[in-house]
Amino acid sequence: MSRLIVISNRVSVPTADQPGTQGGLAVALTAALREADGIWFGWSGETGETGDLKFASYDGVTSATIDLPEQDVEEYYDGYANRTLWPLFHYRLDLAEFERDFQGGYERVNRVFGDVIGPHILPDDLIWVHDYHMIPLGWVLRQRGLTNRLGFFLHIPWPPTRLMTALPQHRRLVEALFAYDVLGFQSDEWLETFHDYVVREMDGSIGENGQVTVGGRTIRAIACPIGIDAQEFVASASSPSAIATHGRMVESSIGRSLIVGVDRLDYSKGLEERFNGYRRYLETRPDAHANVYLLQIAPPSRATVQNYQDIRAQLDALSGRINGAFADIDWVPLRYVNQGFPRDVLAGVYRAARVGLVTPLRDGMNLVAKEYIASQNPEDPGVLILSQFAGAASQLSNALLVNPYSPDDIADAIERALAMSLEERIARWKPMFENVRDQDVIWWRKRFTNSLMRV
Ligand code: GDG
Repeated sequence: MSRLIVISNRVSVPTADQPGTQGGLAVALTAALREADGIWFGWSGETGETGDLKFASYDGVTSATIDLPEQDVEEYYDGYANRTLWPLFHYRLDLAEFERDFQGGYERVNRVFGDVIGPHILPDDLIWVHDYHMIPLGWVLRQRGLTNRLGFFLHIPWPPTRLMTALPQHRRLVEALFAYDVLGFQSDEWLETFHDYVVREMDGSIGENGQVTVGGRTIRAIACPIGIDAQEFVASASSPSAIATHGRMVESSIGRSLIVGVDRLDYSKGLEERFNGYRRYLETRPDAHANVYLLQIAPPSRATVQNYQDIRAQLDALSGRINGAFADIDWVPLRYVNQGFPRDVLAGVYRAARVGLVTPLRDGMNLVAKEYIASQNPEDPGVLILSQFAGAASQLSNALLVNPYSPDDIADAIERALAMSLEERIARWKPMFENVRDQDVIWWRKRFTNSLMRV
């Protein structure tokens, strides 16, 4: 059996003293690597001289990391990854910054990764590179003479061609993808927009079975939606800590229905629009006051980037205004919490919530939607309200799908969710649960690696 080598920007394996506040990638990959005898390479998250790889093992997962000099972090991570590609790929051309230094730093760090990881690769290893931070890495490894099977998975959306072409040297970036043998996207929609770019901008062609050909080189591009560790989530939803949390939530809500949102604090998650939708609900349904409350958990992320400081300040102000306008002496409509919680606590919160409110403006997939579904009590499940612009919407089509830009849509969906009969709740939840259970993280990993092994 070939070893599996995973390479991504960060290697944030959970540890005993750091109960998961990791992003979706970490949550998914830890489970995947534990199954295959893998090594996970990436940046340590520390600044310093690059130096040698540091190897560590925890809970069945081996990791190997390097530090990066401050300038690299600024240009590659804060810069090109988070200030150029992230906003652009999430349709936010207005927030994207195009700096030559960012691109230079990005390419430099990818070369460094190729240099330090290359010597640790065995001829038969399957190499699986993750996400927008590492697009050129496959090309770099090929330059170093590697002939291994190389796969790349994009966790975020692929933008429409006309947005993509606003990126200086966009073609150089996309050409690098052709060093891989297999490309994975979260949904058919992102795969189609990739096809569109290839046809329009590269004079390429799309063949049978996911084949994509440009200038004589043929690779495979597939839709391969990421899943969650569903079994673990189902188990953690009935763990002692989840049950205690559930009790705490029910007690503190005194008969009120809980609506929950859980997101990294990021402008792509549509938090401002969600708060405005909730405000619309409160404005237009005064008789519903004091029967509901919204708990929004939003651990801050990427706090060194100005746009993230801005969105945080806007949300602080908006949540204050909503509570100022609607709170009563014994009721607060919005509990807004900027901190992360252990996963089993989160599972208890999901289970106690009558409504899961997941309304990103754009999202590659969105794992929170799946975690909410996995955590429900089968006899009395809650209702998922989901953005039509999340990759998850195509798999979770029995959710109440909303346009996250429309406060009226969100307000209507909240009303409908709270009034929904038990029968309808079960009928909607069940097929979604089956999807989350069957197309879980192991299914995802196998689908991708099987495709890679066939190369
Ligand atoms: C990227 C793509 C794609 C959040 N708060 C806490 C906490 N979390 C966990 C959630 C979930 C994960 O973080 C977030 O995953 P998402 O998928 O929702 O979003 P991104 O971080 O933007 O992830 C996304 C994903 O990659 C995977 O491919 O789905 O589209 O943007 O698992 O539970 N976990 C804990 N406490 C918290 O307070 N323990």
